[in-house]
Amino acid sequence: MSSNDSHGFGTRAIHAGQTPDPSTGAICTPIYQTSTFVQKSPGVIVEEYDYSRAANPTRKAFEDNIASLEGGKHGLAFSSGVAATGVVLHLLSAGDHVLLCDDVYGGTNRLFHRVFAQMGIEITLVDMTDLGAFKGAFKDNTKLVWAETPTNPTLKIIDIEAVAEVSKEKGAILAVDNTFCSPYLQNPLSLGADIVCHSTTKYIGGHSDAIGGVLVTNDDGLFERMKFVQLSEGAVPGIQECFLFLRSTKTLHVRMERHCENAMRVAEHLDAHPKVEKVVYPGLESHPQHAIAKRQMCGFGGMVTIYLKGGLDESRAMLEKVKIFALAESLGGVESLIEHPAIMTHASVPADQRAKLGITDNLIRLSVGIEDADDLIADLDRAIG
Ligand code: P1T
Repeated sequence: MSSNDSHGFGTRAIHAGQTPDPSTGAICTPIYQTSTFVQKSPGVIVEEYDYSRAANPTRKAFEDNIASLEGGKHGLAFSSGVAATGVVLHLLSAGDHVLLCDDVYGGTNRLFHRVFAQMGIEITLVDMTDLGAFKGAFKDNTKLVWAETPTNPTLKIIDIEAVAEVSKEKGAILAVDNTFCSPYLQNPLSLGADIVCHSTTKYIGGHSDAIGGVLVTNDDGLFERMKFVQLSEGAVPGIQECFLFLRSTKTLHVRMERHCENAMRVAEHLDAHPKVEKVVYPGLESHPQHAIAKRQMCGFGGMVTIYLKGGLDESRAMLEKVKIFALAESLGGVESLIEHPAIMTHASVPADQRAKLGITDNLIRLSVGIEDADDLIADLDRAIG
């Protein structure tokens, strides 16, 4: 029982990084709930293990599993998605410049602008769906490009291959936050990205019960530098979390199929709803980057963004009435969630930037779960009224 890179996604999801426990035959990787490892003689250790902040067998199994799913050589796990993001920013020095896609998770925006900008990192927000604007935004000191696609919450699709080509030409590292797709729908490394980031709190965990993040790369040098930051800063996940993530990736492919199927049904239904002004979903032909989504993703994901007719009153009324959709931040779990980005996930984004991006009071974000689509649609219809 093992897996190699030639196996399909489902086989790797279940087997990559894992072998039956050699001492007992346990089929599941044990939870090595230990902070330290006994040494045979000073500095003579078993495999690579001396202290769990540096490495732990349960975490290693998860890191190898996720690396395989992203088609990468190296995986590194962290205590949250933003902790993983911060590690990439630590590759930079004061005076370096970053291009950040204009529509990102509010916490990512906050980390860049309110933590790393204070440390001398220069940041420019740019709409990366506009390749001319993207190329024009590079400076001599641009060292990193950070793209999130689909973007959160307006679901713009960035052409990873095109952005990678320009980044390479300009000598900048390209990191892609692949959280909204999961490795099942999109593999940025195969499209030219240098680093992939995930909040594993979302689809990878998939059950809304654990917080975590990962980075994956094929580049040995970047891996060594990021692993050094992981060891030095210590924002590592707990061992129970690693076990939960490893358990969850075994069903990732099956869950993602249903997320995509349900989201398409919801998007098509709401698109025809008289009280909905607009539906944004990469799977709809009306989506401005539908053709790019079709090319670089192998499914359109579980996230749907809608603009209701009306304003905050109409949004509040709907959000207070849903019964199956839960009004909560986060996404990617088996249960459907709904939220109001302007007040919730993106409240930390300055109001003028939110207005520019179209994160308005009538914008509502849905994370479509894997319940029965008919029940989800009936719930939304009842809530919209
Ligand atoms: O919450 P955390 O695990 O730290 O992940 C941060 C993060 C990173 N990248 C993307 C694309 C994200 O959506 C998130 C977290 N997002 C939410 C909590 C949310 O509701 O959008």
